[in-house]
Amino acid sequence: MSKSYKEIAQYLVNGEVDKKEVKRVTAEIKPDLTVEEGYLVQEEIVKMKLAEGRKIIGPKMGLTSRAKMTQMNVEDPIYGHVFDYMLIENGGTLHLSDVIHPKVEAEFAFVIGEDIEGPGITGVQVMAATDYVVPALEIIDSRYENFDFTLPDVVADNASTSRVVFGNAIKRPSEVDLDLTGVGLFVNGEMKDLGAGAAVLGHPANSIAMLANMLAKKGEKVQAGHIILAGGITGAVMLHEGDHVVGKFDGFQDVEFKVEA
Ligand code: OOG
Ligand code: MG
Repeated sequence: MSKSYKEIAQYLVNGEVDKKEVKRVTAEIKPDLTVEEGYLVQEEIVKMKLAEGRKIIGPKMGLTSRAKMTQMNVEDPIYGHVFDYMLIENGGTLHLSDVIHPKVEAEFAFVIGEDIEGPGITGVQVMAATDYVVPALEIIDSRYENFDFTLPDVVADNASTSRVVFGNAIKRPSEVDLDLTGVGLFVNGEMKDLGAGAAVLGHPANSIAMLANMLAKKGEKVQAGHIILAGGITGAVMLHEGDHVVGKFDGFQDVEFKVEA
């Protein structure tokens, strides 16, 4: 018998909570899962977390840069949700015992000041509705074996969302050209990848605009007070015990964390 969206959501949350990889949903459980159904599974995960008392920090965009699309072999941007229990303070520690097989990527986040309701939203409108931009390191941790998934699978799995480290340095959108801002991802002093904000759909604000337009199809909007990751600028880098990860964002203070057992 085929599983309900709620049962598939539970299967994925079990993977997260037990820190055990699971087979991708389209391998056996539901080979014909569509992207739309993937979002229905993700909505069930969101409901479960909210029922546990978790709070939403904001949605997040993923697969918004060529580097990420090529690395994951998936062509379309997606969104997921970041919750309060996923936050690690800048300079803090990621414990490997809390996750499965984490990777890190460097991103910009937007602190939204006013609701943004699509359709037809542009990056310029997003900048006007944004209070601050913040550099961030996102730790993704696909619940699937080897990060091996199709687009509907990764949507169902809340876009691999696991942990986030936000930088302390914030800027007003008018103070910075995010597209021209250079970003380097360093592990133990070695540069693993580099890029600039423009890698994300020409400008990271375009990613938030795309989110507003995607949400509009469901009668939802980008909400004031949410902090929204625009998607990895660099490719994602596998993490190991003892790693010291530093994100360098031109003109901002560094964002960093350590990886321990
Ligand atoms: C999906 C999550 C992608 C991003 O910034 O592109 C993402 C994955 O790569 O596992 O968060
Ligand atoms: Mg990301």
